[in-house]
Amino acid sequence: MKFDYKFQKLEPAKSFKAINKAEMYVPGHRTCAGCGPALNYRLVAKAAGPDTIFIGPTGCMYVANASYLCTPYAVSWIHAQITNGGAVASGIEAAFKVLARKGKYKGTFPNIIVMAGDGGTVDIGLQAMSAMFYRDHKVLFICYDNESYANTGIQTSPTTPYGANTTFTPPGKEIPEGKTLFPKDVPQMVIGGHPAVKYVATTTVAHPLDLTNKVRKALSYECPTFLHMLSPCPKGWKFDEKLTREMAKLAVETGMWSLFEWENGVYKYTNVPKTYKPIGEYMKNQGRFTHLKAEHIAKMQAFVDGRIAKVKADMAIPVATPK
Ligand SMILES: Cc1ncc(C[n+]2csc(CCOP(=O)(O)OP(=O)(O)O)c2C)c(N)n1
Ligand code: SF4
Ligand SMILES: [Mg+2]
Repeated sequence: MKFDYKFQKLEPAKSFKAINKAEMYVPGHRTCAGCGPALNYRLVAKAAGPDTIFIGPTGCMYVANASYLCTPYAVSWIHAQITNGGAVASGIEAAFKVLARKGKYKGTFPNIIVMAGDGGTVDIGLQAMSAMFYRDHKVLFICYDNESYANTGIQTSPTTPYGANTTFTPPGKEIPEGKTLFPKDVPQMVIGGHPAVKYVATTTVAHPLDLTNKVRKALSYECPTFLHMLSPCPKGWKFDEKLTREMAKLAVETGMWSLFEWENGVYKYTNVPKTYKPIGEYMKNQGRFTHLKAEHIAKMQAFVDGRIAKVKADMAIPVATPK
């Protein structure tokens, strides 16, 4: 007989008023003004609620949030190495399962969430995350994607866009566009390589109710799940700090980012623009792109056109009822 671990089922919220009123990520941290990842954390923590354990690999959300034993986390939170968020989460999940089976823990199974930066997800933290998915741990792994190794001074990561000026990809005479490589496709990497994962979704900090309900749905699955969240970083992207939400909104309106759920093999897209804005609209307010010439922006547009073509192709696949 299947053991009852008392997993939580989090109902979808119709509005913010309908979800937990209490803040689980409170004021008193040292992130930059307008920090997308800080807002991201606040929204995720609120959506998950009080019975939650966060695993925080090294990054801005550890260093700027947890100095001198002072943190904004009103729920349990543990620091992991930037390399091993997936491994630490696996151990916590396995320990709760063993304690429950031995009758030594009788409470509700906590939400176990890794909140990792892009470096801690798709680069230096990749093997631990992948192994966690492979072993079928009931953990939600979230990548808050600010598109750089921000904490150490804005170095390029595998999600930094083509053309971005970072401290490791400065534009110059030899390489005028700065970054020459195109980013990894993070959700596809998770979907393609991990049969135990049944739910993957994307969202941004500019879509808070969408984010809330994706977190709640992911946490209600009894298997590993993955969420990829766009979290604009005013310092690294070099934009006015009041434009954080606007940047994430523009990413969706230009096709640089899309909002979707992948559930048991079926894609569902939302907020798909009828007409996409040109990618220059997104890039023009970001100092990391101001060195680019027309030919580089055209190259970026061609890349984004490829992303839009994939959205259209996925949407054209007839939708079967998820099993
Ligand atoms: C093994 C190891 N290598 C390098 C570092 C230095 N380091 C600390 S935070 C950080 C950046 C993390 O980037 P990301 O995961 O994207 O999070 P962000 O800082 O952008 O929030 C790096 C490289 C480290 N802590 N451990
Ligand atoms: S560098 Fe970026 S991610 Fe880090 S605290 Fe500042 S705004 Fe947030
Ligand atoms: Mg980062």
